Amino acid sequence: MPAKRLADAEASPRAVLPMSAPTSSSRSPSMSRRIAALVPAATLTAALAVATVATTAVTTTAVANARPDGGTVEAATRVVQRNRPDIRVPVFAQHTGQALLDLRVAAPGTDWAVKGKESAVMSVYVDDRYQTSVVVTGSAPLSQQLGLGALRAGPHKIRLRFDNERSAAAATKVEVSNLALQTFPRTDPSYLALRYAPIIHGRSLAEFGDANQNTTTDTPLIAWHESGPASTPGHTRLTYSIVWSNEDGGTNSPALMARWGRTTDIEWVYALEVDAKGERVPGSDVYQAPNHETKQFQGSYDGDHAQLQTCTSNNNMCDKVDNPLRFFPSALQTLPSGKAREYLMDVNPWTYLVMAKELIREGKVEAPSPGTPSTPEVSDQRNYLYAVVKKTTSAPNSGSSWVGVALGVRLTSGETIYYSHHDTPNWSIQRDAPAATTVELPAGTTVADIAAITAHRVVVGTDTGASIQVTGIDRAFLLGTDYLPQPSFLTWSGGVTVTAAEPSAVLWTR
Ligand SMILES: [Ca+2]
Ligand SMILES: [Ca+2]
Repeated sequence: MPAKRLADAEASPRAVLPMSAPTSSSRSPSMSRRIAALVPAATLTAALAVATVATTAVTTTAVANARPDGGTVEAATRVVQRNRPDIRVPVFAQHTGQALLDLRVAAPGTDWAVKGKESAVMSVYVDDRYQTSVVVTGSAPLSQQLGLGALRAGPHKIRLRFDNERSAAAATKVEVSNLALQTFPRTDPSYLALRYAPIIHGRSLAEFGDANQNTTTDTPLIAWHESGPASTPGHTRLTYSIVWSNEDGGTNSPALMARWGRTTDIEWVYALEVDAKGERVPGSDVYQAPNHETKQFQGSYDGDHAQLQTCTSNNNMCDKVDNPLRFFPSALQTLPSGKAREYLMDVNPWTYLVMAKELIREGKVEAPSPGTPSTPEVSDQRNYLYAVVKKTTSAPNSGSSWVGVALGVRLTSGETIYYSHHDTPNWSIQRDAPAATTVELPAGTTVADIAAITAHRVVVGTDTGASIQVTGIDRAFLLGTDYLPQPSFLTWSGGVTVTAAEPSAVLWTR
C-alpha cells in the first residue's frame, strides 16, 4: 500500500481546517484569535521550521500541526517500543480547561487485515494517570485526536507506553509524530461538548475473546457530538456518537452495506442536558443500552466524563464498567445539519480502510468472481458505489408495510442495472433522513464506467400507495486501490418522483 498516498488523503481535511473538525466552524474564528493573541510569532515560526524539516513527505501536515498551544508541537518522531521504557513528553497547557492530544501514529509490522498482526496498542497517560489507549492498525501513519480530560494551565507530562499484553505478537513499536496539545478554556465554544464527552471502556464478551477484544475487533474509531437547544429555555442538549470498525452481532454485513452504506457500526452512546451555566442537569443523562433502549445513566464519572462500556455484540452500552481498557476519542467533531452520519467517516477517510480490513480478516468477504455483483454477500469493498440519497415519502413510512427506495447503477457497458438492495425489499432505504447506501458493481469498475444512477420504489409488505420524491444525491464515490474514498464525482439535487405507476426513474446520467 502506498504510504504517501494514504498520508495525503488522510491529512487533507485537516489541512483545510487545522486540528479541528471540518464542521466546527463556530470555533475557528475564536481559535484564530486565540493563537494570534497567545502565541509569540517567534514560537510559531520555530515550530513551523521544525515541523517542515521533519515532515517533508507531507508538507500540509506541517501547517496543520503548527498550532502550538503553549508552544508544544512535537514534530520529531518518537518510537514507543515493546519492553522498553515509556516515552515521556513534557507539554505545557496554555489554558485551564479540556485538553485534546493530536498525534500521528504508525505501527510497522501490524496489519488490521491479518490475524496475529492486527494492531499495536499504545496507552497514553497524563501526569501518570491513564487516559486512553490507541489501537494502531497499520504501518502507514494515521492522525488521531484523543481526549485527555480536564487539565490545569501549566506544565504536564504525557507518557506513552507500549501495551505489551494488548498488542499483537507481530507488533514491536509505535512511531509517534506531530504530537500537539490543545486546551479549551471555559470560554471556548467547544468547551461544553468536550467537558461532557464520555469515556468508552472496551467490550469483554466471552464469545469474542478476552477483555482486550477491541484491539482486534469492533474497535471504536472516532467520536462526535451534536449540540442543540433542550426543551427548557436556555438549556442545551448534547448527544455523543461513536463509530466502531464493525459490529460482530446485529445487522448482517450485506444488509449493512445496503441499508447503511458501510460495515462500520454507528450509534449514539450518551446524551445529557446542561443548564445555562453549563452545568449538568442532575438526572438528565441517558445512554443507549442493550436492545437500543434509552436508559438513565447511573454509572460513575471521571471528572465530568461519564464512563460507559461497550457490552453487546452490536455495540450497545452499559453503565457498569469493569474492563480497564479504555478509549477516550476526541468528541470535538460535529455533524452538520442535512448530512448523513456517514459524513463523519467521509472526513476521516481512514475509517473506510480499517472497516475494509476487518471484513477481510473476519472472512466476511466473498471470493472474487464475475458473479459477485449478483450475490448479496459482500465482495471486496472496493467494488461498490458509496452514495448518500435524500428523499421524502408522501405518507407515514413505519410499521410492517412501507415503501423504500433502492438506488440503481447502469454501466456504459450494458443494460444491466445493479441495485443497492440486491432485490431484498427490506434492504431498501426506509428513512427519509439523508441515507448512505452502496451499490455492488463488477470488480474493476471505475467512475468513467458509470452511465446512469436510477431510483426504484420498493414495496415492503402491503403497498401503502405512497410515492417518493427523491431530491438529492449528496455524494457518490468509489474506494481507491488503497481502500480510501476517492473524491466524490457527483452531487445532484432535483425532484424526481417514483410512484406505484412509475416505480423507476433516472436521477443522473453521464
Ligand atoms: Ca468485527
Ligand atoms: Ca456480492
